[in-house]
Amino acid sequence: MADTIMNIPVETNTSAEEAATDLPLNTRFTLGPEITPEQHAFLDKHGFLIFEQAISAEEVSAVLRDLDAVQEKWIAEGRKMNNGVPIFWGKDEDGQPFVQRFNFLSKFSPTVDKIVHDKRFDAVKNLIGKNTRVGSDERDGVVLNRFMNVPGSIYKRLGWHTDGLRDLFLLRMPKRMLNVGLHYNDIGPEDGGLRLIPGTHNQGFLKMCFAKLYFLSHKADPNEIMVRTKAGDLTVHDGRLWHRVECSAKTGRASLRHSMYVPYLTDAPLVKDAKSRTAFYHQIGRLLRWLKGSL
Ligand SMILES: O=C(O)CCC(=O)C(=O)O
Ligand SMILES: [Fe+2]
Repeated sequence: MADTIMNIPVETNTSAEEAATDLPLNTRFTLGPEITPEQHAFLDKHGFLIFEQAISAEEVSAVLRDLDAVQEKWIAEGRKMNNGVPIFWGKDEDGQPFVQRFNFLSKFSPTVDKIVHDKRFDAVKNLIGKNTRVGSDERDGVVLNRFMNVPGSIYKRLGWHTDGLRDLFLLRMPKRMLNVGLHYNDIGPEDGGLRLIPGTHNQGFLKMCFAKLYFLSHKADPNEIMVRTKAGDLTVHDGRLWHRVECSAKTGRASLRHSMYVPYLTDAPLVKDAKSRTAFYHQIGRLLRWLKGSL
């Protein structure tokens, strides 16, 4: 940026912050060995980043193939949960059992396991914090959602929420938590997809509690943006942002959207195993899904 002092031009460096402010909200970044100052500034300001083509078309296909194999295995075993965390079972377009939320996926899919531990994501790992690890055996492990708009689906969309409910219940403002998503479909507005309200990660405690009705409200917000993705993209979004998943305007297989979330953790490890108890909120969720499926 050129400035003038007494008619003598002076070069002042455009700060990364200013540069990031000028970038359009639909900017697609490239993931390098480190997060650039501009990317940091964009994330601080808006609460999200989109990195294009973080995984290849071959990797996308390999993961999708693994999902079929994992589902087949789980059907054969009559598997309902992993480590106390329920698998979301819905029905596909033919009324056949269909996994709509895989958990601990890296323990079942060698392709996913390889991808989530790959060096190319080190920059994202370092962005989360020091000594960040992939929580393959913790919380819900690597989670993969399959949203689909068919009659037997129990996961067509997801209402407005932030991911900081646990902290809010403890009456404290959640710290920054970054959700790292990998995307396996080309998603435009007609495909539903992730909608978020930029900047709401900096809202106060009360707004984070009450600005919208958690999970019940699906109404489009004038300030929301849709996160367009191409298969292979990686997104980072601050869990304190208000976000939702819109239902696809299409039906059948054409409405299928996959989103995979990698738990990058920095807190003390709390590994789950087959003896782990089902958390209370998962029990409520199970009841709600059962009601949905039987109505
Ligand atoms: O599918 C997505 O991209 C977002 C899902 C989500 O917000 C969640 O599972 O909390
Ligand atoms: Fe979420």
